[in-house]
Amino acid sequence: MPIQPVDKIWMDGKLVDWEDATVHVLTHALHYGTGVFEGIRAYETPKGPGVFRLTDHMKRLFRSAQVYMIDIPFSLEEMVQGAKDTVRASGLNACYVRPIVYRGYGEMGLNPLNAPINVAIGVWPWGTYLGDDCLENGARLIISSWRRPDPNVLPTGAKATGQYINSGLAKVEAIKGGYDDALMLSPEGTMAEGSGENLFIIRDTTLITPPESAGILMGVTRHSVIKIANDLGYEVLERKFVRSDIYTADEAFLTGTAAEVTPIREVDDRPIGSGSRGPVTKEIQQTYFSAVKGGLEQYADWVELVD
Ligand code: PPE
Repeated sequence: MPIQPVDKIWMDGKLVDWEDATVHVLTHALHYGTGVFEGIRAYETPKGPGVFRLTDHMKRLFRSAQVYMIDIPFSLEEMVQGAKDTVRASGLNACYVRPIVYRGYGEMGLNPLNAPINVAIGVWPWGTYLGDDCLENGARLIISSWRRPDPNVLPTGAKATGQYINSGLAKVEAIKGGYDDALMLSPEGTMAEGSGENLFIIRDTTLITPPESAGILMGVTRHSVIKIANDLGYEVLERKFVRSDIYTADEAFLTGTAAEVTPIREVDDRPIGSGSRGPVTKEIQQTYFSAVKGGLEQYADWVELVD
């Protein structure tokens, strides 16, 4: 996904020119993956750009940092304000927002504790994650031969930069095989999540999604979709399930900030349900898109206006 530059990036508390937002090649995080980050979207709303669940994303950033003993040198409020300032400075009505806290330049070796901590927030335009066709007709997925790590190998609930080489292996396997993306299993072999998305399956009027103990990232979109589905009258179960459960589901979809609500039309060359976007998925997807764009009063709290 090529990056389209904007004017400014927020670095350690102030907005700097895009081309000046650089780091040294001996930055600790570049060598050891010692960073935590977030992925957030701002959408165009009738009241200007609104950042979807900005505070909840920033809270997760602080939780990820807590796991890795990274002391973020800004408050939650300052991070929230920094994101809004960066969106405003871009002049974009809708964009992706990427806060990152990382161990910077000055120390080498595996002990990260003496390396400085730097913070940046970048924004850029980001269209549909898996392409417009996937959003409408569904994605074709494989179940990767690469699994999610045991939470005692890597803390899957923390969104750390280094952990994403695991997702990258699965993504490459999918792309090289001609698929859109990969689903991954937990160490014990139950379904976990996508390379960068959470997973839901639907049977009749019940949605089922893997629980935290399956080694997933607790997605903000996942949480939003559970609320929306409940409000629409569907039952939602957080329960472990196996790969054949998705083959035989009536419908399935992925959720994520980047992926939004993406229907799944095929897994391991087996069509899911009708082999296209199902009616329940469509209803949830449409409600989600209305909510993020500030069109639904009941979810207005989720939209944090830039101005
Ligand atoms: N699981 C993983 C592993 C994950 O990376 C994401 C977000 C999710 C679930 C969904 O979380 P949430 O965005 O809070 O609903 N993945 C981000 C990174 C995507 C990227 O390619 O970079 C995202 O969607 O922004």
